[in-house]
Amino acid sequence: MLITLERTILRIKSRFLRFYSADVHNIKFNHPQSYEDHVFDSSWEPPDIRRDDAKTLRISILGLPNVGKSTLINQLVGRPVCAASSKVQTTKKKSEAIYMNDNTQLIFIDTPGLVKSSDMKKYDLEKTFRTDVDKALATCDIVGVVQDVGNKVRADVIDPRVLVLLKNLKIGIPTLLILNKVDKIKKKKVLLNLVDVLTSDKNWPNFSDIFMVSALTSDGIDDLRSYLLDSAKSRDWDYESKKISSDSPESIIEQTVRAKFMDALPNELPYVITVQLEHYSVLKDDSISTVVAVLTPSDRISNLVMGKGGCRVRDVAKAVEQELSQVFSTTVRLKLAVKFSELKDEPEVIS
Ligand SMILES: Nc1nc2c(ncn2[C@@H]2O[C@H](COP(=O)(O)OP(=O)(O)O)[C@@H](O)[C@H]2O)c(=O)[nH]1
Ligand SMILES: [Mg+2]
Repeated sequence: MLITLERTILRIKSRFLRFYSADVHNIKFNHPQSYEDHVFDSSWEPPDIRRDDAKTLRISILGLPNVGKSTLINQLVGRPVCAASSKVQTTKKKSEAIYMNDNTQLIFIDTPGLVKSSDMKKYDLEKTFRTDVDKALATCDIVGVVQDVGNKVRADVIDPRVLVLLKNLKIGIPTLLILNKVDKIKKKKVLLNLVDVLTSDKNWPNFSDIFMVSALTSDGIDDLRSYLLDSAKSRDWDYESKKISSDSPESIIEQTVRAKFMDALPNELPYVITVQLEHYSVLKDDSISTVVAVLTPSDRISNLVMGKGGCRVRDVAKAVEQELSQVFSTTVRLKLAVKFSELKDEPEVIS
């Protein structure tokens, strides 16, 4: 008797469950994609909602190699989306980093450091070192000239290469002087003297405003960002609100690996390796899994890249994972495969 009663309860329960699960599959959405698509496709997002009060500002960041352009942009957008390192030629082409605040989109255009024509030839640099700076200037609303105040030789001179570009700017494009690396200067008077010289007729007297920042400690960054937000123009956004960069995730991964090797390897070594993404996938839990090959021109260099017992490559992988987790706001698992390849010759020393 008891057993029969239990069975009846079970039957009713399962009929009840079948009814409700069947009902879920009959739900209709006013969107062409089916319900299953939404449930199982974790990358699906509702379409972006454009705003009538949208504002946008495109800012070109200009300067000599190593003055801190990419680090500055990373601080301004709040994530290390532009690869930066202690060596020159880390940024090879322009890329746009995007910052959203309410109705305003700031687009920072990172550019390769300005190089001499002789260096273009000597180091066989990509054309983008030249063309991308011009492209960035042709499409921006405002230009930020970054000056490294810690550089003993060049701090008080706006480089002639920068001056030529400023003189050829479209009429009406404002220019800002951004004194970076102020953490290296102890006396405020030194900075004030630098401002006097850099804004004199000898240099560029047309700067609309001057900012003193440290992209390393983030000193002065909030002021600069607020100024740019206030300068934004009533215009539709260039990118969807969730976009963080004009570069693909794959390209950001490659550039970050390359930059970390530039910091980790001595002297000219990083310039002879080639970094190539081999695998990239976003897993069900939204984490990223990626494999990157590091191609080297000889076994000797492969061993140097690996380090003793593989410790160098392990440290680099860890540092890249950490940085990319901040970029993509999710866990990133990276495998680095160091391989000998005949792509490049052994290095000529680059100073
Ligand atoms: N001390 C100090 N170092 C900085 C600052 N900003 C950038 N750097 C360092 O300068 C080097 C070059 O930076 P990077 O952003 O790649 O320069 P870029 O070539 O102009 O893009 C890196 O080692 C940065 O850590 C700063 O404000 N203070
Ligand atoms: Mg850079």
